[in-house]
Amino acid sequence: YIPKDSPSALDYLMRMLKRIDRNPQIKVLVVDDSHTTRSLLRDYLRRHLYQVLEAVDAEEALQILREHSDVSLVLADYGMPGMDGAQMTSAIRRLYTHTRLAIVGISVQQDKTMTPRFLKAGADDYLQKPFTFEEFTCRITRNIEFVENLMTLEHLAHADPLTGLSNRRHLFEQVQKIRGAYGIAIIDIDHFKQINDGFGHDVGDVVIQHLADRLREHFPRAIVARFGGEEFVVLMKRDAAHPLAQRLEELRQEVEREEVDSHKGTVRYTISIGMAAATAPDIRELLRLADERLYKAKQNGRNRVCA
Ligand code: GH3
Ligand code: MG
Ligand code: MG
Ligand code: MG
Repeated sequence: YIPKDSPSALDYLMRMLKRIDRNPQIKVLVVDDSHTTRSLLRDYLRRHLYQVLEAVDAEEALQILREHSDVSLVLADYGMPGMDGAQMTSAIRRLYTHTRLAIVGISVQQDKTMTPRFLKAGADDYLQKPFTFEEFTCRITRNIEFVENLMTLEHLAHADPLTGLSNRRHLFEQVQKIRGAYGIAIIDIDHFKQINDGFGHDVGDVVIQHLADRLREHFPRAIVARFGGEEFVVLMKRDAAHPLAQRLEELRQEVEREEVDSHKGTVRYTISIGMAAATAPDIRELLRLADERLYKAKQNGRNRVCA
């Protein structure tokens, strides 16, 4: 389907093709108590390659959002039994930011207060019925693109490009959210300059990626960040069954055993680790302590955990 008499029909088609290529399953949640409206929007959206979820009221909508973490857009009818569309919008916004999903309010009411009501509640846009499908398409496309752009920006701001791990900025952001007892470790590759000098900088990068992958495997539920060049930080809530010190020792041993393949031959490397744990979360103090112990691990001969 290409909107007729649209000056940018080709443009539109290109965008559709790009979308199929990238993600054929952008999820849209239609919330409307009217069966007729739901099926009309559903059929139209499906023709435009969206995956459509449906809810008859706010309660069901919130349930669906809990179950589907990747809904990009919510279409919110105003008049519904229970919460109205604007109240539902507020409820959704308490849980999901504009970076996570867009909300577009829809209503038949010829009421001038409807637009600000939706927008103040946290909607990104508003459509008044009756609308043409062309307007509908333009608005949902634009709002979905907006969410996607925000997600891209957020990803670029948080991720380290070489390893895909959190960067330093994201680590400190995440730290604010941690509550209760936790442990922190700084992991540094031993004599990394020799790897760079002996094998080249590109092989050094492969070694950094190798360690990043091991960290991801060993600490799937922890915050793992690349703190600097060949220095990483693991931040983990206390786990009595499998304490951080023991996990770090397992990591150290695995790295010592492994061989990394590169175009310049096999590389072996070791890591030194400084660790600190606390009940009162003062992250900077804890980092300082972990760093002190890393220094000690280096002085005591490297390839060891100092806790
Ligand atoms: P030590 O055992 O005392 O840690 O010795 P080291 O050689 O590892 O010392 P240091 O930590 O000072 O060296 C870090 C080196 O890492 C210096 C820098 O050139 C290199 N480096 C920093 N970032 C990158 C990167 O992204 N890629 C590569 N290949 N090298 C990097
Ligand atoms: Mg209704
Ligand atoms: Mg080093
Ligand atoms: Mg270092």
